[in-house]
Amino acid sequence: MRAPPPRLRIREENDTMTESTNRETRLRVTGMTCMSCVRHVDHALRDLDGVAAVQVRLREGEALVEHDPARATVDEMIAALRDAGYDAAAA
Ligand SMILES: [Cu+2]
Repeated sequence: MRAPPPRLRIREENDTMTESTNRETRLRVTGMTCMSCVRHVDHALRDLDGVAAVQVRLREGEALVEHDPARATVDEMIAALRDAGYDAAAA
């Protein structure tokens, strides 16, 4: 058996570290009616420090957010959505 190349191993360790600190949260978002709403919701969440990825589902009325809970809390995400004009709650 051969050991993996050192560079690959370092990258894997970094990826693991990132994954262990981030969490995925599902938010129920009410008030979205079109793709423009989806963009507003997407931007409101992405603008938060600590949010790594956002996936907004218009039909389901929800947003999946990958975030570092120490830097972007669920309450902060909900507040950001309310500021943008959409009601939100943890799903
Ligand atoms: Cu809209």
